[in-house]
Amino acid sequence: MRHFTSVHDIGNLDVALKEAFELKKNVFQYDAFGKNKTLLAIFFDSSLRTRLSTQKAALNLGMNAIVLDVNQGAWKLETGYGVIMDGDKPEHILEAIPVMGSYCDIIGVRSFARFENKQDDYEEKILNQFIKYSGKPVFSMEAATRHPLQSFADLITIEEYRKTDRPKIVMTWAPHPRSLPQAVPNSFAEWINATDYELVITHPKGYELDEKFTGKAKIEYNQNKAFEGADFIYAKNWAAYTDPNYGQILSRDRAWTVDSRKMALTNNAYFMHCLPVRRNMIVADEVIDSPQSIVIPEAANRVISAQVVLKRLLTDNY
Ligand code: AN0
Ligand code: CP
Repeated sequence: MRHFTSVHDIGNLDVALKEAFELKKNVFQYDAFGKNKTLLAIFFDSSLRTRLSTQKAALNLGMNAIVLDVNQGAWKLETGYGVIMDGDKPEHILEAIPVMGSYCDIIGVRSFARFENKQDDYEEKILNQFIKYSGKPVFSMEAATRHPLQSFADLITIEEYRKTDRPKIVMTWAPHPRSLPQAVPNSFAEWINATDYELVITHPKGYELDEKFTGKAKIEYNQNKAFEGADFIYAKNWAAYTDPNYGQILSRDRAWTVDSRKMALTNNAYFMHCLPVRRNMIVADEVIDSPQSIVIPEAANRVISAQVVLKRLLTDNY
């Protein structure tokens, strides 16, 4: 694996999952693997889980880890080509990226959709510049359109908790006061579609995602109907994808909040969310505090997904 930006880079999913469970038995079994190798984790956007789990994964492999918050202490970076740089940004990403590449062996990048230009977001302009100009293996720590380390951890978690061969997984939109990217839902759909599990996506009209990611999933606009018989409820907010509403909030309807009345429609489903989650907007306290909530083990699996990915990047590049 040269880079890791989507499910397409991971190869056979069963093999990757086996590797994850093998690693989970003893996370230190490859602690000499990353000796003298340095991870650089670059954040253009905030993070708790990705920041910590990715560093922990690197340390478990014996790597060194350095972290840069671009917006706190680094020079503000210009990303446009041909711009006359007479504004507030003293450095161009075209110099910054190869410089950063020269200080490390593997680069992780977090750069969310900006919602300024749909094409720039969906072409993954920032992530692809790192791939093009850093000279180093690059992995996504949530880019504009996908969050593959999250989805991989989500799938590991589903494997650990599923009680049937072909669980019904329901991804539901839920309300949020701010415009959030489509990366998490896009990526989750893409990974679940790579399995043979049943995927139903439910959201208010107008919140349709790019079909490139939702693929064969069933779209059900009636949330109650979608929840019937579900084995997993995966909640997430996202802003509108379709034109002319790209990046906008079309609904704040708290009737979509996942509460115990809705969970009662399911097959005693587990509740999942990538976190951070806004309680009583996305999910009612009674659900996230219930024994069916697996958000903490889901977050814990972020170390495992990151460690599989870092190990593969080290194996195939060095
Ligand atoms: C981000 C998002 O929705 O993409 C990160 C989730 C992992 N969430 C927020 O900004 C609240
Ligand atoms: N789930 C996730 O990626 O969380 P952070 O934004 O805190 O990294």
